[in-house]
Amino acid sequence: MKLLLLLSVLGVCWAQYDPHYRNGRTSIVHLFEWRWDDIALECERYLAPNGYGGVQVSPPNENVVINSPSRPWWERYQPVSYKICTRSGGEDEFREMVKRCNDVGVNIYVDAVVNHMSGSGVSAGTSSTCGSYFNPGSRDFPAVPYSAWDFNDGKCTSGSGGIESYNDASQVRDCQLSGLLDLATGKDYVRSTIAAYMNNLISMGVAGFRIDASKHMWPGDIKAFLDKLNNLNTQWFPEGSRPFIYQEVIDLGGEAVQGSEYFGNGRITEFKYGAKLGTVIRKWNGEKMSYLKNWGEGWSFVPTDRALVFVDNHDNQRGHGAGGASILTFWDARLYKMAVGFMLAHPYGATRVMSSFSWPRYFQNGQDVNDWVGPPNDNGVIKRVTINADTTCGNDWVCEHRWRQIRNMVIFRNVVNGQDFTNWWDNGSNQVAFGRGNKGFIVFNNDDWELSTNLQTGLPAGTYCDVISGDKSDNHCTGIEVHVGSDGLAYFSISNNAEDPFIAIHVDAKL
Ligand code: 5J7
Ligand code: CA
Repeated sequence: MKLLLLLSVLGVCWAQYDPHYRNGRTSIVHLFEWRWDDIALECERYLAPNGYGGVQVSPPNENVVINSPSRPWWERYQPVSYKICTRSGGEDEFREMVKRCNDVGVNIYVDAVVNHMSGSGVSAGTSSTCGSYFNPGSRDFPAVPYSAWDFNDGKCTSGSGGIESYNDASQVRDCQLSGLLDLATGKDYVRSTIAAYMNNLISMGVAGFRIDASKHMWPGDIKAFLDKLNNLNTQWFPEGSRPFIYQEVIDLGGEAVQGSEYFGNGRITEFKYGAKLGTVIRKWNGEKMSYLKNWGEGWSFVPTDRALVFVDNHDNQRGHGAGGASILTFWDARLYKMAVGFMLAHPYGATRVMSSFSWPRYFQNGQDVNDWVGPPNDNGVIKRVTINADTTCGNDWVCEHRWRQIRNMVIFRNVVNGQDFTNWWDNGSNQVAFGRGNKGFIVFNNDDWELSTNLQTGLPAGTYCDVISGDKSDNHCTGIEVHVGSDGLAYFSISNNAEDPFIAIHVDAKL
């Protein structure tokens, strides 16, 4: 009995739902399109010192080179082989990155594109990031190898061979997504080949995977290749640790496929989270921040231990895809910082912070005609992430994860980890506040008038530094100071014109 209890506790702790963070860390950052050598540097010089738990990296396997348009970001979602060989670097650089990040306690999660290979619209040849030959027309990918038997052409029942209706689950799983050749994940050979690719990455030390386009694979097929995965590398992780799994399922409701079908395999991406939070913080459709009192499952999101949450991702930050125009991004910096701050303060879900590159956004008829533009590059070679004297990034890398407000909220989440959601307050409109036990407290003013009130913080008496307007430095605050009395009450004043109309305090930033 005791042994069973112990085993089940260990099972919960070490299973595929657990990110395996080290040193009390609690968030992932997606370093979208970064080079492996830059990620290794970032782990050592910034992510570890500032408490980031892990990095989601762009797909590391060989992909098609698209020259028209010129090297779009989405070419990396068109695999040619499972060789570790992309614009981010080769296998040596990838291994070096995983080692250096692991050595400072930062996990690496790989974006696994295994639903499909490159598309039928691409011609045969060697226009690929490692020069491997492939022929989409004849379904030939000799560098894997895959051949015609390994694709779903015979299984798809739509007239065109593509997904024509999202109301038909079989079409969604067995037909082509945007003309991409659909792998026969029902076949053992395909499952074993996918698992071998993932096991190669596990042996190098990666901690888990984002499973791209999971909605387009049968949950049982995903389970079949996940069951073939090895435990994590014991050089860095406890014996028996299963790879962390989060499946990209875009389920905003109203389609044949539901996210809950995938719970047995791991977490899923909760796309309602960013879509709804954007609507609330933009105050669209009469939504108010006071409605966030029951944020999480109360908004019919998936259970907290099955959710991977984010304000925006690499796809929906471009104004199309799930969530559409409500999604907040770095382009709306003031509202974006509030949204990310709210996410990181709130206990719901496993949190992922987006780190983007900028692009020449240009709207025509409400659509960004440059939504395809790839990362900063010189003749196709991805530019390095340079670091300015003020710690921001150069070369068009936005580095939201280095913005003081976001970085300090990542630390806030680590400090309040495991504490209850407490002391909610709202004014019935867009001024809200809540605490996390006796460790941290946050106040937002998204109304068009000043906030000025005494609130119960739940914190020990003392002087705290607001980590949004500044930092604690030596034994003083570079921004606002908040004084908590012996009764836990503190006075807050936030102008609606403040640069950032929110204040956050926690016990590690107390004088
Ligand atoms: C899948 C969904 O289930 C969904 O709900 C959604 O909003 C998007 C997708 C989707 O996923 C992809 C995953 C990949 O690994 C590779 C891909 O190319 C896609 C993909 O194309 C894709 O859908 C695009 O965006 C949807 C909003 C449109 O309805 C689709 O038709 C498709 O749009 C196509 O995008 C354009 O029609 C085509 O002209 C264009 O060349 C092509 C460019 O590729 C992308 O935009 C890639 C998007 C992508 C989305 C992801 O969520 C992701 O994880 C990776 C890539
Ligand atoms: Ca499929």
